[in-house]
Amino acid sequence: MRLVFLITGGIMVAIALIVGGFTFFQANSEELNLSADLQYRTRVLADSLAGSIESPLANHAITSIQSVVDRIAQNERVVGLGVFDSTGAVIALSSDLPQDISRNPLITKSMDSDTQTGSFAQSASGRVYVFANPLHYENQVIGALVVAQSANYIDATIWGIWRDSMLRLLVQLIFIGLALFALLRWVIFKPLSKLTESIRAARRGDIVTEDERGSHSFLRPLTNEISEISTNLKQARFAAREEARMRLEKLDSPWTAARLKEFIHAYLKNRPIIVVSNREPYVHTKGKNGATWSVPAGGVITALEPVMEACGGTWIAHGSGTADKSVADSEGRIAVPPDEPKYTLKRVWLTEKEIKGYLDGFSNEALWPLCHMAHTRPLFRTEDWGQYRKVNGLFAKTILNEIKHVERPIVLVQDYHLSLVPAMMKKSRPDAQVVLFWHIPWPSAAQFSICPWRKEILEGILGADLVGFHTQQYCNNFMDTVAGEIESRIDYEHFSIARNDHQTYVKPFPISIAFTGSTELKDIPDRGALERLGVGTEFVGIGVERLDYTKGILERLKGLEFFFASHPEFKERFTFLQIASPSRETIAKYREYAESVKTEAARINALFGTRDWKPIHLEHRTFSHAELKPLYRLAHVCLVTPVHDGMNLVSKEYVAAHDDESGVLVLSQFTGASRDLKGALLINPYSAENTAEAIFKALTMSPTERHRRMKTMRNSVRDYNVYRWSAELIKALTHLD
Ligand code: ADQ
Repeated sequence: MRLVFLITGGIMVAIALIVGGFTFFQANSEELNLSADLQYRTRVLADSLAGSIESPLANHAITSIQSVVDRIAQNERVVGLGVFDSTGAVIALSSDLPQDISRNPLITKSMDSDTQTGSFAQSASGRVYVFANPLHYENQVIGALVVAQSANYIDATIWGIWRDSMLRLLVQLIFIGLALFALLRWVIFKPLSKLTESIRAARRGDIVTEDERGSHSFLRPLTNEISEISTNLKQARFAAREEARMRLEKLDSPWTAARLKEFIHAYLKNRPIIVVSNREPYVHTKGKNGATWSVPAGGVITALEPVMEACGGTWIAHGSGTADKSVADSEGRIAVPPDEPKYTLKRVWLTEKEIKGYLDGFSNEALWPLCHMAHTRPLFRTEDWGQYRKVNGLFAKTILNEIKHVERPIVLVQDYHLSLVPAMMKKSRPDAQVVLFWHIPWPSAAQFSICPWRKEILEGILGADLVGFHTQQYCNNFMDTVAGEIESRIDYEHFSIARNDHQTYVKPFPISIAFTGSTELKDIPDRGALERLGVGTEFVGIGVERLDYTKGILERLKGLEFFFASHPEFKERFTFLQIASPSRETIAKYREYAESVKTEAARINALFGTRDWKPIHLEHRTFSHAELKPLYRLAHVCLVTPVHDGMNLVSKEYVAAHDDESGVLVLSQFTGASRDLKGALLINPYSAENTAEAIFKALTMSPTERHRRMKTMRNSVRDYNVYRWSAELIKALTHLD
């Protein structure tokens, strides 16, 4: 619409300029003609009068001159006449000749030069043409005759030309504007927008009717072409679907977003998928220029976002951003990704008290340390447990509301924040198929037994039809825990738990990233990306994580200290870039940890650093994945040293970024990823010596070995990417029927 106004306005301005230009020229030439005519007539009048004045002037017959002057002054266009002697003194003046004209310097000028002289002047009666004619007697200049003629009628004529022209222009502009607007709006833009919509629909694979395509004759050749393309596309899609269907049973070939979409289409037959997690994939924040959005750092989002983008559906999560409410609809819904929507994000609103108890308290200060062997004591507070139960109930209610009209919905519940949700929702909707995926480790039965509410948590989880963990070890731990705590039939052959007529299957699904084997980076990054951060040494190491005590950042720094102490030849040649995003800063333990990391980095920098070089470069912020990829690619070594980690996606991201098949991954043996990434240098992060040795080995490794190791890891991440992860999860769930 704005474009229609712009084009119409532009054309109207152009017409106005053209008409204005023409009118200007017409008025100008008319003025010239009228002026020339007035000058000519004045001269003729002056010439004819001069003859009858010259001899009376020579004879001083003033009365006779005055009578000639008065007679001629009657003429309608004559403003006045005057006769002057050779000294410029007045001999006779018509009564209405303005004073200023009788003193016009033209009079003496014409007598001095003995030539007729005329010019336009402004007088009290308007614009006049003043003409001075020298008078002669016996070849001597004896005076001058002045004739002043009104030029007002010229101005009136010019004004008339402009007025008529502008009136005509106004009428033309109104009609042309209306006609143009109608033409653009209904004849051009409407069919074009119909056509665009039909192309979009064809791209999506929807059926496009003749009417939707728009059938305006001037667009017909284009619509015919598009309909051809759309038919070809449909055939290609059909062929691809057939091929995909044939490949469905084989889960081992490369998985892509498109293949996952086909798979879901074939397996779920349009049954919608609902994902539920605590963290939302997009956070809107209030800024100076309105709301801005960002993707929070965290493994659950990294893994599930590409799946949702591929399959669509609804993602229910806690709305934690300061502008989340203002950008969502009254139900908390918003289409995301914000720049190219593909699925719906439904936000759940929580109070400060709920966040404190459910999230900071029970989830992050009790369950998180309970499940990670990080030697951090879990804090079990009854108040937090109460809030945890309440918020889990709120999430369950939101899901039930969302699936109210959906038959046999598929609900994928994510992580330890929502362990009670499966049982809570199954109570009202036994037909729903529910998976709970536990993204963090499951501890040993003995370790879990210290939780005062262990039974309730296990009962909540067992409401799910399928429980997924990253590794077989976590599955075993879970089965053992249930066996020791809950009365149930445990089947170790099929890995299932039967209770009250309900069966829960337990299976490992090692999560991954959206890597399909293609080049992750558009261009080979230059070192500028590092230099802009102030890192310019020959060798660079990288570490990327949330500032979390399970990630072993302090242990890594110890390893680096040991490395620089034992290999001083790498001073000023190797810099370690630690990218650490702020995490769970409302919890004291996390604030202390962040402080310790900063202090420790500063201490090591003071110990080994020189004027121009710091061994450790700490970036305390969240980077986008687009920013991280070139940094991963430029780093010679990546240090992933958690003291305990469910899987760890950073290690896989580092591998995916190295399409040059270079770079070395140093990986903690306590990560789930260490089971998959066979090409990594495995270390025990508690041993600084072990870490330092691995760094040295990485920096001095032969290119052949580097390539061999990286190739092995890239193949494994490509073959078991997150698309395959979700396909396997959904296949396992639907096979439970
Ligand atoms: P996390 O503990 O969050 O995940 P991880 O798997 O390593 O850990 O994923 C972190 C993600 O956040 C990565 O995609 C990484 O790129 C990103 N990230 C970290 N720091 C960042 C920064 N400073 N800037 C930008 N992005 C940053 C949990 C479990 C893991 C499990 C995942 C998935 O703890 O064990 O692998 O879920 O199941």
